[in-house]
Amino acid sequence: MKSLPAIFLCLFAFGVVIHAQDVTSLGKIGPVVSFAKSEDGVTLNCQDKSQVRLTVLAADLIRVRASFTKPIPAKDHSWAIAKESWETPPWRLSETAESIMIFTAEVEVVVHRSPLLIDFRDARTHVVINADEQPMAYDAKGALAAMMFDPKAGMFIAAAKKLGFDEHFYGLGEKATQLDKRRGRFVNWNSDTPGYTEGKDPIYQTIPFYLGLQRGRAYGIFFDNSYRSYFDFGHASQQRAWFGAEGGELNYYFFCGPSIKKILNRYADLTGHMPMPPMWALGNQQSRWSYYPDTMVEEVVRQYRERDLPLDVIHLDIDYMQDYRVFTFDPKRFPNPKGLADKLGKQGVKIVAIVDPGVKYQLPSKNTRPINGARPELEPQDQRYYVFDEGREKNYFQHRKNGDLFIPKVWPGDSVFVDYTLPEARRWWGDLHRAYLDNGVAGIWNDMNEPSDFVDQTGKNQMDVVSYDEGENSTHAKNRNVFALLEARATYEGLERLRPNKRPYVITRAAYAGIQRYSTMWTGDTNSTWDALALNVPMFTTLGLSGEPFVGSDVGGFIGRGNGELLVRAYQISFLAPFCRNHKVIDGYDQEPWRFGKFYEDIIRKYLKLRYELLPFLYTTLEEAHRTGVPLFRPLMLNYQDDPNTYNLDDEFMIGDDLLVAPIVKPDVTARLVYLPKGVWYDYWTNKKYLGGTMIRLDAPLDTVPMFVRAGAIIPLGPQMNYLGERPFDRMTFAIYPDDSGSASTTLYEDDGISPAYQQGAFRRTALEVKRAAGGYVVSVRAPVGHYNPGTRKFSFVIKSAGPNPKVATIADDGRARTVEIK
Ligand code: MIG
Repeated sequence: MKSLPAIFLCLFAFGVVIHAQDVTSLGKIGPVVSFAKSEDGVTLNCQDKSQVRLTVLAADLIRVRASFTKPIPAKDHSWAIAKESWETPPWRLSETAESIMIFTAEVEVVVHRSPLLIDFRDARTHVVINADEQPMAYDAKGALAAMMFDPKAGMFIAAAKKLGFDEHFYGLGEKATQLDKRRGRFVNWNSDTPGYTEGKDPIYQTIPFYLGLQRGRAYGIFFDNSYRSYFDFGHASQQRAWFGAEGGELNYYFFCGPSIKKILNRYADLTGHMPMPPMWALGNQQSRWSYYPDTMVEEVVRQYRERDLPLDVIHLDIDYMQDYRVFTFDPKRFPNPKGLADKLGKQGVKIVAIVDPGVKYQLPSKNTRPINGARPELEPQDQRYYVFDEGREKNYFQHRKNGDLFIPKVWPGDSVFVDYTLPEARRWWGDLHRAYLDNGVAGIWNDMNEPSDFVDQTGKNQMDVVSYDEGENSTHAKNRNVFALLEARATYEGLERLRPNKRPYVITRAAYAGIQRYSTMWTGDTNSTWDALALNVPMFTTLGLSGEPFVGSDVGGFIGRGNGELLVRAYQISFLAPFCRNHKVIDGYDQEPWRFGKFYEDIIRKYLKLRYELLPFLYTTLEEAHRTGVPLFRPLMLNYQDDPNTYNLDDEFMIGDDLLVAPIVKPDVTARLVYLPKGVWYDYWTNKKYLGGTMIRLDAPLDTVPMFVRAGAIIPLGPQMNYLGERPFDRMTFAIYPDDSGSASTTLYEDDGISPAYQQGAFRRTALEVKRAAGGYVVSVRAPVGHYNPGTRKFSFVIKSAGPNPKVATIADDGRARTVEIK
């Protein structure tokens, strides 16, 4: 064990996981011997021939790229990055015998020459925000190789940072654990983990981005490396937080806060802003593995309508296909998919179809019947399968290193995967979606894209699978974690090309950083248990802090036995989640809102109706997420970064700045303590006022989820509806919650909800302000910004107070500035 004193081998249920528990044993980058300044940064040359480049991308964004014992390669490519060229902000360099320093308006980067240690300081206060605890490290001697998941992947590399005594950690995307990641350690390796429970790691996604928060000041680090990666926030040692990967470059971006919202904004600039999904994606959705035949789908929708339950989307899971052949419909179960879509469309319901990456491996049989070219998806594919034929002919499927086709086993049995790193293959895959759009399908659900393989779920069987990767011909050691990102990209870009007047709607299970440009997400195969429900809040908020605003979870849980109480409490969280979809495993109890009886159904109806009334508010906060990268479903610490009471609070959440929810995540509980941050809060149900900065105890019978509105807020509400488009957003009601000075304000965002025209200014932003005046209030409706015109409609203003007769005024809004008195 001489060369491995620092390494512990940890055996987990699904494979071998290494943890370089003590990164101090790794080789260190050599001291700086010289440096060269360029227009946008500095390149450091080290004694051991290593190179480090520090690039100033913005006053608050510095990139660090290190290459050990050799120069930094010319090739510089990442699938995650959306913005590659930055306008270099003003910056200057200075040096002393000990150090080289970069100054921007916001950050000071101090590079100590020997040993090479990098500190990031706040330019105003000169206080250190984040500092190397040891020089950047690499496994020069291959000491870790035997312990690595894939010893051939490359060389283990790592960076270690000093751990603050009160430092908190957030982010890393989809992790089945608490909000604050301090003392935790994590692996990123996209994995199909059905029925995961708290602590299971890794699960489906890889988002190697985290936030550090100390004494109210935040920074961010995005370690853009798609190899199997490791993060340790003071688990192995209280001296350091470190991150590393089994190959690739030590390549990270440092975001200087101190505000988390500002960091998320920059992160969205770097890795992409979420485009606006169609507004109906915020509608209620229903799924099951699987609804078939078509008459069953119709029956579910009929039940929804008959029971006066809102519904916008129904999902087709894998059984709509011909023996799991993607881009086909089963002629017996779905003989006329377009007809079905039209029928449902008349009831305001859209179809989302699942698409798996596994293409059935099917060589054409001898006496092959030709496939009618125009609509192959509706033709029998038993003798030849057009998707396999085309992909094979074009050589778009992945191969192993030895040249063999890579044949994983997925739902169709022997299958093949597309090499989505090939631009032509992405285009082909995208264009195949004509088969769905022509048949009335409105959105695409990408499952199994870790990619899952029944032969071996650890990924071991994929380590010699080669992808083109911009000519690098690299293996899945590098590409597994970006497979889903590229599949989603192919899908999104295909939908965009095929239907340029409509916004694409894609849902994915696996992901890598940057996924928000192409897809929304859900948290995979959860359990129908209270523990799994309790994970909803920290998982949704963490995903939001990791650049993924459009999140949700199978409402009621996917695997196992649910019940009415659990389902109701689940809706009391998900009715405010961007993605609100009830879904259930093939052999589980039926779980639609009415399945546990009228008592529960009535409560669920109340929350679904409330979701639809709140759509103007939800849509406005969703647009904020699109524009700024700040998610709608938020942990309290995002809004109250200075309040330590919120740092590990993960059973409450906020929607935007104004709505606070304290759900019940335990059985048989009908009261709870709620923490309200400083300020005045209104109980949403009673309008009773509370002074925050403390805990309050509240009753929460099954039909009531504790909910509060921030004093000073105005919540825009629409009319009740059971699907988008059932009626116009007329009247709009502005629920006004005056603060102690009698003021409140908001900005309402609107657009056509369906086309990409909002990107060209076809939106309307209306600012409203309320002030107390003699005997009442005055509302100022400002002249709207943007050229979307919803026409004249009624605006009602309601002053919320605990008294019996609220003050109300109603006007006809025609898009002009005006003031309205409320007496
Ligand atoms: O191996 O398509 O997470 O939502 O219902 C299971 C069947 C495959 C996993 C997804 C789940 C979906 C199921 N899929």
